[in-house]
Amino acid sequence: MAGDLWDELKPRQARVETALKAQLHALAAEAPAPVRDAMAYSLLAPGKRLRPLLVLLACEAAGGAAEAALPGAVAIEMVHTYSLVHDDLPAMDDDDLRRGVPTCHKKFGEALAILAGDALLTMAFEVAARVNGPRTAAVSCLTIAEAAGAAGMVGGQTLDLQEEGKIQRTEDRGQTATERSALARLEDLHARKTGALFRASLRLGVFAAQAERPEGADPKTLAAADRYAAAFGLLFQVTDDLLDVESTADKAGKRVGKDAARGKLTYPGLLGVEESRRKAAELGKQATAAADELGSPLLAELARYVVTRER
Ligand code: GRG
Repeated sequence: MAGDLWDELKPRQARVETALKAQLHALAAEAPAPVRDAMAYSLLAPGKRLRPLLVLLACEAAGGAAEAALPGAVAIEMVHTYSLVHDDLPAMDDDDLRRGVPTCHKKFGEALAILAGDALLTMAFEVAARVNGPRTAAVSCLTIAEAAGAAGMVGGQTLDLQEEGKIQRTEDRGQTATERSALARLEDLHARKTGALFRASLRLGVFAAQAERPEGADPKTLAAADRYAAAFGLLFQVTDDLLDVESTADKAGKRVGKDAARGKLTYPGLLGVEESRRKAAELGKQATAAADELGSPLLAELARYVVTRER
């Protein structure tokens, strides 16, 4: 069914690409060329557009038209791209390759990469506020801010850098990090670092389906969307860790084998490869069950695809 899945997803990906280009073109029209070029370079590089697809599929599952979900889809991809640009910087993960091309700072220098990331993050809020009606705009901005902010993705990145020893460990709410099990720390880190944006993606889709009555979103639909996102996010991370161990840079479109070299906390490192595969299969089942509750065969199929993904 993987072939059929991408037959279904490709037209949606194409709509997302068109919307990304259109919004960037419109909103960065007055920006100085260097920052506009660096933003376009990273945003329009060949990403999988997973988060925008989740926004569209969640909107459709909640009874809305994919068209209504496009502002949220564009906004979340802008936030995601900013996170990749900043994560690749020498002060963070220090990577040379991303989406199959040199990273933003390798191409444009560090200063422009920082500015392009800042501008993409800011533009995400502009898209969510400008292109939606006022009620959906407010809920979308809040959803994105909570997911991307200090308790969400930025928090996850902080925990990750702490694990790597790049940020000093301090006591947090009466507990030192090492008093928690490595697996508990890993799951918390990923729930924030990658999980929060997946959760926001599903929620943006559900809200977009409500036609300017986001507060009317069905709590059961939101709960199933959150369950899907939690399982999908961890599944995505387990397979990301497995790709780092088992894939090649050509296939993955980014450097591989770097986690073990840096002594990073990873699923294969903690559980071994076989147990990590078993965990991925289990998470795939959980995500599929939540997709069934949402009545979305495509979300179910997408989770099954991630279990065996190669990039
Ligand atoms: C810098 C605040 C800040 C946060 C960075 C998400 C993140 C936090 C860093 C990304 C580093 C990384 C490679 C994490 C592993 C999981 C992940 C988000 C992979 C990239 O997402 P894909 O595979 O990428 O969806 P594409 O390029 O297809 O969009």
